Amino acid sequence: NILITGSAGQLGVELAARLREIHGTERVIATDIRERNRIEEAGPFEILDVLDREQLAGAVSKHNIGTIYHLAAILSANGEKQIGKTWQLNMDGLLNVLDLGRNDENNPAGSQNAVSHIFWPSSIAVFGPDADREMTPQNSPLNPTTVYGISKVAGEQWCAYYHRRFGVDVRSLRYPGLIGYKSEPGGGTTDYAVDMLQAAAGGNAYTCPLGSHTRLPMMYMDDAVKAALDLMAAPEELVDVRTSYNVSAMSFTPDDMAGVIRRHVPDFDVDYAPDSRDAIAASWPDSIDDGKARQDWNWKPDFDLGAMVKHILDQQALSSEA
Ligand code: VAH
Repeated sequence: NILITGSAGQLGVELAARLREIHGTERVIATDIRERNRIEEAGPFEILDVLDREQLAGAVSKHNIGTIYHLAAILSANGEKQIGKTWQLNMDGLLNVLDLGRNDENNPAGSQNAVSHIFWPSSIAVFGPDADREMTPQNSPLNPTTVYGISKVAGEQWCAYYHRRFGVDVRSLRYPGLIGYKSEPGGGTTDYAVDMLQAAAGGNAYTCPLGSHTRLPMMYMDDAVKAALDLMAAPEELVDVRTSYNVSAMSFTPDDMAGVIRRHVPDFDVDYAPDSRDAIAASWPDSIDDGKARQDWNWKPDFDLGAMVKHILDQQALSSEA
């Protein structure tokens, strides 16, 4: 069976729904530190604190878990307001989950209950101002400016260490900003793109917390879920990168997005009030080279900016008519 931590988060809600479509509702145990999010899709849900090793171990043995999608984390913008908690949750939470993949006495669930596969999302937040801004290579200097980014750099190294030393099959993706319409973003720097689309769909104006020309790598949620499932389904020998794979689908500025939205909502009004999130975004790349993921396990995104905006606004129109 499959366990998801952070299942009420922006990625978790959609990953849980997709995994349930594929494997059956009862085989996917959705967990989070708080009650469920917007989508009250039927299926097993439990409150779980990833800092509680015994609670984690209990869930793994009780539900016969073979695969864990470990998504619970504090994101970049929120993380800067609570640096100790962000480091503790992002780091200790990951280490607690990695130990559940070990075949020795350090596995709190017991070596006989070792999980066979773990997915853990990293982020373009691992890159800092000294990495190439355009087409940032898979192997770049990693000097992040946020606590979240520091926790992702350290987490990638821990994943590689647990794979190398203990044989834990943990796989990871450096996600760009993720954009969906079925779940709320969770305090990141790229949340503006979701909020701008929601404002447009509701016929409202939008004040953007990033500068109009701040370019960022982005991805539609359907592609983000596809990338995780494709990576997890790849034969082990093809997964050559055991820190985390660069992946991306598009790059755009808030001004680019507003322009595409106006194809559908002609009078959509945006103004700009850059805040601390713009400084974080400015430290990240403008675009990402994901050639290694394309080469190793045939990564390919389906949505570009135009297709994504059209798809989301069409869906929002459908749901508002409903
Ligand atoms: C954040 N949405 O903004 C996340 C992601 C690349 C951005 O890591 O923190």
